[in-house]
Amino acid sequence: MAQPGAGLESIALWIGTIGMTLGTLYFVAQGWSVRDPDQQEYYIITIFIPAIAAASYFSMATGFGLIEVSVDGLGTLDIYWARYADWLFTTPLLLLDLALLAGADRNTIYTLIGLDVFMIGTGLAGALATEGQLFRILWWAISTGALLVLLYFLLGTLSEQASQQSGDVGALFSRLRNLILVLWSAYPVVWILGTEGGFAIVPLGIETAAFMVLDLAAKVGFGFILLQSRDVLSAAKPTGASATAD
Ligand SMILES: *C/C=C(C)/C=C/C=C(C)/C=C/C1=C(C)CCCC1(C)C
Repeated sequence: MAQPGAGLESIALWIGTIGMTLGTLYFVAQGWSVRDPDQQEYYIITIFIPAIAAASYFSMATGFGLIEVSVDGLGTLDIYWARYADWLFTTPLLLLDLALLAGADRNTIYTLIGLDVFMIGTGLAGALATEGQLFRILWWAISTGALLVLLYFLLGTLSEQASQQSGDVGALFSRLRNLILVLWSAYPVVWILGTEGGFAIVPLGIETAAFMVLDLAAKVGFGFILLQSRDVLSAAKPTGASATAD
C-alpha cells in the first residue's frame, strides 16, 4: 500500500483541496442570484470544475488517490492516479466554457473534446505503464502530440469562430485562450521532469506543488476571469448556424 505523501507533498495537496473548495463555494455564491439561462450555463459548467478537483485533491491528500507502480528498470514509482480522473472531466469542461464563448459549432466542440480526452487517456497510460521508461516516454510523446494539435485548433478554428463575436466577447475569449495556451503547455514539462517521466529531475514534493499551482490557476483563475463580467457572457452568441449557411 502506498503511504499518503508527507512534507511539501502533503502541504501542496491540502492547499489544493482547500483552494478548490473555496473556489467552488465562491462560484456558487456568485452564481446564486443569476437568472439568465445563458449566463447560468457558464456557472453550472464552471462550478463543477473546481468541485471535481477538490474531490480529487482530497483523495490524493488522504492517500487514496496514490498508487505504487513497479516499472521495469526504474523500480517503484509513487503515482497520483486521481489527477487523471480529475483532468478527464475538468479539461473538457474548461474547453466547453471557451467553446461556448467562441460560439463554436458542434463539430469543433467534438474535435476539441475528443483530442482532450485522448490526451488525458494516453497520459494516464504513460503514468501507469510498467514496461520500462521508454514506453512511458512514448505515451508521453503521443499525449503531447494530442496537446499540440489541440492548441493548434484553439489558435486556428476556434479563434476564427470567436472573431465573429462582439469586441468584448472576443477580448475575453483571447484572454482565456492565452491562459490555456501558457498553463496547459506546462503540464507535460512537469510530468516528464517529475516522477512520471522516470528521470527524477524534479522530486515528487516540488512536482506536486507545481501541479497544484497550475491546477488552481487553470481552474479557479480561469473561472474567476470568465465569470467576472456577466454582461459579456450573455453577449456570446452561437455562430455555428452561420458557419454551415455559407
Ligand atoms: C485543471 C487541469 C488541467 C487544466 C490539466 C491539464 C493537463 C494537461 C494539459 C496534461 C497534459 C499531459 C501531456 C500533454 C503529456 C503528459 C501527460 C499529461 C496528462 C500531463
